[in-house]
Amino acid sequence: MKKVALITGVTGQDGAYLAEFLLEQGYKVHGVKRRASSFNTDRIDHLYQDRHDASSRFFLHYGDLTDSTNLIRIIQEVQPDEIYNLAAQSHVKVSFETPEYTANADGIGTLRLLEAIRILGLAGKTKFYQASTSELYGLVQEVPQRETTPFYPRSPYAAAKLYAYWITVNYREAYQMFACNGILFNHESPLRGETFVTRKITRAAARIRLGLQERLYLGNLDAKRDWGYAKDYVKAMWLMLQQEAPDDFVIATGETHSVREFVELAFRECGIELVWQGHGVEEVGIHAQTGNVIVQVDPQYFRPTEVDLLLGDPRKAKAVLGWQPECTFDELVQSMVRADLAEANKEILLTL
Ligand code: NDP
Ligand code: GDR
Repeated sequence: MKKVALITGVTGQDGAYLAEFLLEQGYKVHGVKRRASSFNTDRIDHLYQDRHDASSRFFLHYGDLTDSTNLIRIIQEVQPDEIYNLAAQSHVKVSFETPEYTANADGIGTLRLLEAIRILGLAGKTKFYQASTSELYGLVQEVPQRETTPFYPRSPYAAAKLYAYWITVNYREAYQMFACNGILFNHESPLRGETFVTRKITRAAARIRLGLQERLYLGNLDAKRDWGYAKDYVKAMWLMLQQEAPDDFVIATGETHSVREFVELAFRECGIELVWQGHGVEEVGIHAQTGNVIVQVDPQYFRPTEVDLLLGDPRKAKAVLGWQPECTFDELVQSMVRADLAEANKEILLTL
């Protein structure tokens, strides 16, 4: 019998890579997508086959983490062996503007899924993966951050994810559910949403290189992140649910880089050297060859409370799951820049 997985957030970056990975493993994959006024399935369109095709193993259901009856119905219909809860309002800065919605979708949404599993009598059958985050560490308590490092959330997003983390642990302990938290550090790819800093940078670098954009406006250039490759990270999610016992794991590369370093590398990949001038809000990046200002700090992108430094310790994942990242930082930046150069070139061709 083929295993059945249900992925919430299937239209997002991780959902797309995970769906592809599970289909490769022979799973039947069901995904929850939101109704939108325009197409929102770009990242998974290549996986979709006609429903009427008997060999189809990929199915989509309309749903929303804020709607419990809908989640109960989908889980009842699908009877999944594994649920991967990836759906979330995942943008930290946006969570300061939509704190209540973020708490509802990211925090209570997780409870809704766990309750659905329990109410439907699936606690002994359905394994549960919760997309927890390095944002839980927030204000630096210990470096590198590991499973035992105290949490100190610094945004409505992180506070909502803190609730989701603990309710997952509670359902594991109270109802003997196979429920795991993957504490994933930032992971990126050419599929990353355009408003997260890495993709915003690689997209702008490509567009500036090809003359489609003049300048890139950014917030805090000093923030440091442990950036990995999303495709490596979805494998770790799956591995967690294949263990004998449920547990929580940090997934990270063990390397950290500043936003400024990411910017320099992305532009270099496009053949542009940057020279930095000024400090703080006055800081600009100048195109060494043309003398033009192509990077500028815009305080609009500062956060009311920032997470300054994230650096994960993935030793437990390596020891227990046998997981380790395969893509290096340089390879990650290179692959994102190349994909965005191809996108920008396509845009030029379409306007010729
Ligand atoms: P994305 O923002 O790319 O995807 C989020 C997904 O959730 C999308 O499919 C989105 O749908 C869906 N979604 C949002 N709100 C709701 C809702 N109310 N009901 C149902 N679906 C909803 O995130 P990522 O793929 O990058 O991340 C996946 C998960 O992992 C998220 O929970 C995120 O918080 C967490 N995470 C991510 C990390 C990262 O570095 N990428 C690191 C650690 C944790 P739509 O397409 O319609 O917007
Ligand atoms: P993050 O990712 O907040 O770590 O959350 P993001 O890429 O948004 O920010 C990383 C760092 O870059 C700084 N920054 C900017 N960020 C954005 N988005 N736009 C800018 O213009 C900009 N300039 C500087 C930020 O201040 C921050 O310090 C991501 C999300 O995927 C979460 O869902 C996930 O939980 C965490 O990673 C781990």
